[in-house]
Amino acid sequence: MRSIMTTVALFLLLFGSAHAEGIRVDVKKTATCGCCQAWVDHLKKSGMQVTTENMATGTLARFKRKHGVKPAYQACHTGRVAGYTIEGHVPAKEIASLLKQRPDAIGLSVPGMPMGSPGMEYGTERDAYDVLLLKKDGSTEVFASYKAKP
Ligand SMILES: [Cu+2]
Repeated sequence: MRSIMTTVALFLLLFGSAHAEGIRVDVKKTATCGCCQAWVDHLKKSGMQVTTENMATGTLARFKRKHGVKPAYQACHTGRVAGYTIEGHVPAKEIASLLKQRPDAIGLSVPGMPMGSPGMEYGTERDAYDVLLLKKDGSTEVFASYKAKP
């Protein structure tokens, strides 16, 4: 019985992450950014295909500006997926739902580097944080909210 349950759980796990298969994310980061790499690993674990390129800080800053990320919404790394910009520690699940919804927008951002966001793990603790939808008119909307965990 137990092995059947395990098989079912495994199947659900594989099937559940199937939507992330085929999603290709191109990530720009600096060479020494450990949390950027941890976020890349989080995306890969969800089934996404990730390419990375290391840039000098100034080049990365220009890349962010070029792809619509204002200073207030910047974090460490910047990803590009299907024409959208993904700034900072955005959960893979939110990238998948962005691609499902396909809003007319610049992309998603988790400004700063909230503790407990993917790639910023610190035990099981988590600060409350929002995933913002960056809109083309310069405004933002809350795309998803994550509650604090003690
Ligand atoms: Cu970071």
